[in-house]
Amino acid sequence: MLFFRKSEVEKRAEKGDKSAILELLRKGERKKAKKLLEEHREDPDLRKVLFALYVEEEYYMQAAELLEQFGSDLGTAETRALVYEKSGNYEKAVEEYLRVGSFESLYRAGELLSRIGRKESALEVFERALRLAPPARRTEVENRILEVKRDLGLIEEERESFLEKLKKGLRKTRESVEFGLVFKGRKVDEELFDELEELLVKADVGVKTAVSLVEDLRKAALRRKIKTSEELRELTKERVGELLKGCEAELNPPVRKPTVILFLGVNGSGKTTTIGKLAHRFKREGKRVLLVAGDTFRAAAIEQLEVWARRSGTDLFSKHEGADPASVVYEGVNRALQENYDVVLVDTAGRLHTKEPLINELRKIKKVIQKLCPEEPSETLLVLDATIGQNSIQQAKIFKEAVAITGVVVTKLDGSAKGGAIIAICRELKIPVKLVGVGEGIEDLQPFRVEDYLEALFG
Ligand SMILES: Nc1nc2c(ncn2[C@@H]2O[C@H](COP(=O)(O)OP(=O)(O)OP(=O)(O)O)[C@@H](O)[C@H]2O)c(=O)[nH]1
Ligand SMILES: [Mg+2]
Repeated sequence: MLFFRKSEVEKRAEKGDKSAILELLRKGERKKAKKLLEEHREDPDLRKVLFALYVEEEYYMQAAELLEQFGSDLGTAETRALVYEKSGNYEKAVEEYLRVGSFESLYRAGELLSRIGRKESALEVFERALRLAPPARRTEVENRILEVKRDLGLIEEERESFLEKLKKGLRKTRESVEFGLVFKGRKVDEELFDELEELLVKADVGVKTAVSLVEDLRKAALRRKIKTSEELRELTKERVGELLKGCEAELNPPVRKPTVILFLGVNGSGKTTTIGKLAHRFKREGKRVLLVAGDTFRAAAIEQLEVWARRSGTDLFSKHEGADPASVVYEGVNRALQENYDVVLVDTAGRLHTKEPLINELRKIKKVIQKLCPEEPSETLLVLDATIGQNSIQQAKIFKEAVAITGVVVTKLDGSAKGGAIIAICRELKIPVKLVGVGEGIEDLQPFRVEDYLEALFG
């Protein structure tokens, strides 16, 4: 009986009976129903069902074909946009996203326009998206706008030189530590040297360093018969420059694929932000970048990295909060190997109050990287917060115990009155400073250049 009824419906369906076809589908006879729907796609109701079926099964090419053939009354604009995007028809996808008009869809339209090289339109659409952007997404959109403007050559002239940015960054140090007081229109005498020493201490170069530096300056000034404070400034720059010799270095150039860069540092030092900025830089150089969320301690840490992946247009590998960091890193690096990524940036947690576990964890992370890529990580970068000045040296020593550090990143130079701490960091740790952070924006990361630093600090 049951068999009879079923084939009865089937028979009707095969004859093109709409309700029978739909009933087949409802009964779970997907394959048969789909075939019949395809045969009767001329029927507006049936092709709507067919379209929904394609989308559900992610047959985007077929869905797009239906759209091409029958115009745009199928699905919602949002679904049509998705179908066009997935099937690679970006022009049409943009049309539909614009029709939707929400923040997310405008943003998506901007990204697609940018991808197909229609930068002018992308700019216009991103600007519309910015007007609708929720506060948490504004920076991201603004960064997109900046990127497109740069691609269009619209802001070449406004772009600040590295030096200008660093100068702005070190303004706090310069303002609270007025080297101008000793270096401008003064006679070179004992009082002046005392004041200079005091200012150097205030800029957090460290008492020992300040004392020996000024002692050295006294002698050299005498020898060279230096009379004016302007000459003394040049001499100071020269001598501090010598102290910093060997402290400036570029990131090791990537030679293998993937290059793995491991980031360490205490909470809040700026690891995740630095990773985001660096990801952006590599991306602009045309590299494929994977961010790995090895900080699984807090869900927010993973989310933050995700935001930076989105901002920089790079990919993220992450697992759930509380996952074992070393296995996340292992799987992440493995994925990079399988999928031919150029660069892997690994975020880690930095809870200092659990020193022993931290050290063990970092060692383990390094070991799993080397299991997959014996010569990596090419860099192990320690991120230090300039606003805590010399206190960071203590932290650094703990991290040095765990793994060999190849370079230091000094962040927040823009907000610090302790810009002189770099001098102490270089001298005490004997590790080169490779990058400096001068703001929260995606562009606010620079290579460390001693010459620029001296110019920015002493004017
Ligand atoms: N002004 C300024 N702020 C910065 C800079 N780098 C990072 N920050 C800010 O410092 C705060 C902490 O940065 P994160 O990147 O989250 O630090 P983290 O080391 O990843 O911290 P945890 O994930 O908590 O371990 C954020 O509010 C950043 O925006 C910088 O160069 N300048
Ligand atoms: Mg972080």
